[in-house]
Amino acid sequence: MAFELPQLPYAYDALEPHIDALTMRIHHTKHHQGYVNKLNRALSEVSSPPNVLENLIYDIQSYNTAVRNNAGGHYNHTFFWESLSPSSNKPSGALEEALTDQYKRFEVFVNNFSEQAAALFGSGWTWLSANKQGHLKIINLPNQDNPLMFYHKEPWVPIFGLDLWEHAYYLKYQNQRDHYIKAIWNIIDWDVVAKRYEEVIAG
Ligand code: MN3
Repeated sequence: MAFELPQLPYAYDALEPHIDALTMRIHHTKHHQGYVNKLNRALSEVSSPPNVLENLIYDIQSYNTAVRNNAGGHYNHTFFWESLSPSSNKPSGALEEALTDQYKRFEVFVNNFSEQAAALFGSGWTWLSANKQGHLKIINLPNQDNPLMFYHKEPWVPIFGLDLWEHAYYLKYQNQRDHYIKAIWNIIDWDVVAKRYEEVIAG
């Protein structure tokens, strides 16, 4: 068995002007493909590795750094592509209620998430996560780590993640990472995020 690069659910230029087509193409065909290739290589040295990516992420503590970085890279990018859409919308249902409960107004949540993303040092991701009780938490993690990797200690499940590696934005935004963080709010598929939230609270 080998992991494969998934197709994007939209064209490379679909997220223009917020994320440019060249960034999307390189990010998908070079960076994401690179994680997939290196993951397959790293797993070829592991006896009977799981063939479900999510199981690998949950049990990541059992594997070496090459598996951790590249399984994280494959999982996180697949998750990221699925979270974006050229026709953005607003949070709905139980997720909207939870956001209102914890942050009062959507704009307050956006500011909190953006501030935390701006504060991330080096390469990593900012995650919106939920637990079974329905609480939300914004978590910064370095490299290609993901809240699921720490689930056994702290049961937070990611429902949205923002890639803050320079390769995600540098061609268009250069040093202005804050502009990229601002642009992302125009292309989040909140239907996908709300569905993930409902799955977490359903257990
Ligand atoms: Mn990336």
